Amino acid sequence: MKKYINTAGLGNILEKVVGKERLSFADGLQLYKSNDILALGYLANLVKNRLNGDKAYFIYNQHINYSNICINLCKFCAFGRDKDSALAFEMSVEEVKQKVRDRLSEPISEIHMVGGIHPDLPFEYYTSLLRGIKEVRPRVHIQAFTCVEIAHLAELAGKSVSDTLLLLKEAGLGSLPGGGAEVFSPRIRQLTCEKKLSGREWLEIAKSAHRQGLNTNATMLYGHIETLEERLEHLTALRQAQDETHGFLAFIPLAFHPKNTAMSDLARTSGLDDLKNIAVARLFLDNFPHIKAYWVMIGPQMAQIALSFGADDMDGTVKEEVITHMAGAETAQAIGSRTLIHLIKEAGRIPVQRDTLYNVIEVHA
Ligand code: V47
Repeated sequence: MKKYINTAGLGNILEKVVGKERLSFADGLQLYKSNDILALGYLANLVKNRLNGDKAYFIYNQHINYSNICINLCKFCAFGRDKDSALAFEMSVEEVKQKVRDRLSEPISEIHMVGGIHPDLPFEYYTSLLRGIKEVRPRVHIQAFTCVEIAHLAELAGKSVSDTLLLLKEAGLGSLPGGGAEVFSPRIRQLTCEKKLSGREWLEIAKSAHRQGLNTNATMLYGHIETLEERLEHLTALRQAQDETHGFLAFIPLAFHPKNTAMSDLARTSGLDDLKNIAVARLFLDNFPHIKAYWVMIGPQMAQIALSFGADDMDGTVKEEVITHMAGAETAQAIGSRTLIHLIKEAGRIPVQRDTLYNVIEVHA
């Protein structure tokens, strides 16, 4: 294999991987520029196996989007709507509780809840959502509100980010999902989401959450107008933040879906780029415990293959996905745990049903 990796021009990276040496920005670029996907996969798999062995994780989770009303209206997003749009929706706390109640017979361990940046819902709405969910399902872990929403909630509460996080934690918040990171580059943010908080602010909020004992995930929206250098700047900033706080659980590369967005002239990401982003992330983010192949965005088949290219997690049952489906995703809105177990087993991995914090719920050997 060494000969093959050398022939692929990646012998220098193999040496670093074997020697557990951190990859440089230039190494990252070299990986992104290589089209030898098998060599990339081999290298990423070495790291994945070292960190997670043969295990591949999934979770029994339920996605809830409380509202799509948003003042940011990012160009890559097909979910957010102006308040006056006929397609705008906003759920009452009771409606959210009902969504949770509807699935009480299922072994859901996590509620993943995000929404747009709503112009006029009060802070108490958000704490009531958390309390309401906990009333219906007391033991569930609520992973909710991206760093973008947290910045907005802090403004609503008139408090610092850390005090706001404390209030949310008291109301039942368990951790933060990784959305809203997009690409940290100011150029990309200016061109695609100029109203959204900056990359620096996103990172500060994530680190503040970590300091409050709240884990978070991190994402990167790839496959639109970003350069390879901008992808690597994003990964470098995440790696540096993780060195400081160690609070990130998983990194999830998000494949851009163009339909119904202001960037609908762009093409969907290719299979090669989907796998490459998983592999480069696994190699570059040496301090991230988990790399997630989100089946909703790259399809269950590609997510299964990604388990041999550095990913150790397929996300979960999801139950009702809206954000990617508004942007033309052709995957199902939910997937059965049996299907996930089957896909993982066929990939030669051991399916491990986890909770949000990666504690093992059941090993499906
Ligand atoms: O924040 C928006 C992105 C995110 C599009 O933390 C788009 O475990 C693709 O963050 N095409 C929401 N992506 C999804 C998300 C997520 C999903 C699963 C697991 C986790 C986790 C996080 O999706 C948004 C935005 O960054 N997004 N529009 C689009 N057209």
